[in-house]
Amino acid sequence: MVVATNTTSIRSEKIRHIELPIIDLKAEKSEVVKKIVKACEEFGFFKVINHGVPSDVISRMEEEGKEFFAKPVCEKQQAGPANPYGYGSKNIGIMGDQGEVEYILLQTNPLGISEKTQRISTDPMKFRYAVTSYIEAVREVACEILELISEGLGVPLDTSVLSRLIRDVESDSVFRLNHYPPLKDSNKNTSASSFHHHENQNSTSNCNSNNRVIGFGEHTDPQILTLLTSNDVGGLQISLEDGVWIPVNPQPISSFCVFVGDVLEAMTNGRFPSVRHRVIVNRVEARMSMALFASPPLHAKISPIPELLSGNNKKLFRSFTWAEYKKTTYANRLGERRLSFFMIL
Ligand code: GA4
Repeated sequence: MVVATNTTSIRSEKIRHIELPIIDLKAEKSEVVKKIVKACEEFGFFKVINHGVPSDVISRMEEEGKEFFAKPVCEKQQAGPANPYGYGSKNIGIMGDQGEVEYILLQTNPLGISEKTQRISTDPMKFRYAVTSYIEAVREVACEILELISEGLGVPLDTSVLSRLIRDVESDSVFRLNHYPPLKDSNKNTSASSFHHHENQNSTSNCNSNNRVIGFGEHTDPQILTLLTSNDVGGLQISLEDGVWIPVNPQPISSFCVFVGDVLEAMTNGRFPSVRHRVIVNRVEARMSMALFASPPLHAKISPIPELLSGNNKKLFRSFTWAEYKKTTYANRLGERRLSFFMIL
């Protein structure tokens, strides 16, 4: 059966299995730098291991997520709607995008976290502790990667050119917990208390041409860098060319997937393309992922790193503030190539 909705178009798709780069952050530095640059140029994506985020920090956050998503829908809705922060289910953004996903979106500043926690957890202090320690540790990894990137790009005198944007107290970074209930739930009595507690009745409406159920539709992340970890249930795919999808397996467990975002594409003057990705729903098991979207402060001006504009390299995108870019992001559909609005013709 082929189902078309206004959120998906019919076109043929191919799945290609490729070994994606896995980078050991504790390996010899110059090798790590080379590998990261290569991965960012070729894929806009890689995985990191030996990242230094303590496993208990990850598992504590995972437990909080599981506990929340296992609650009855009406309780979860107390933490919503996501406008854009808070609990959301199926609706993504405000332009009509939908997916078979429920989520919590939080701003990472202390105010953003404490504002919502009261309605997310019966033990807000515990929840807040899990979130803040997770964000702090993962932000540190993001900074380390950005500093290695700066070195690899030939900006050795100012290796914090990227990382200082996200270390800034006013950084607009966002934390997201995603829960993709399995398809079999559509036939199950959802009143049973389980981690899979979700009403997945309408799942065929979010199908693509190959009748896969779309959890989160294809898009690039607007920010600088995204670090994502998941449980051992797959579904994430990246795309380097239209209609060809590369599955990303969730192993090694507790590794982080790193995605180049639109702002990094602009700052590298197109050298590191932001990577299109999506999530397909698993038929039997629930996927849960946790993502930190590392962003600049709203007022930060985004321009290519000057060192990357030498010689014949013409500036590809006009400069913009993150506030301006974020506004464009929310005014357009999920799958929009929003960076093209900023292209210098
Ligand atoms: C994609 C990346 C992040 O999850 C996110 C998403 C945001 C949202 O869910 O509120 C957006 C989406 C994301 C890009 C286009 C707009 C905004 C939903 C949407 C349709 C939090 C982000 O920053 O951009």
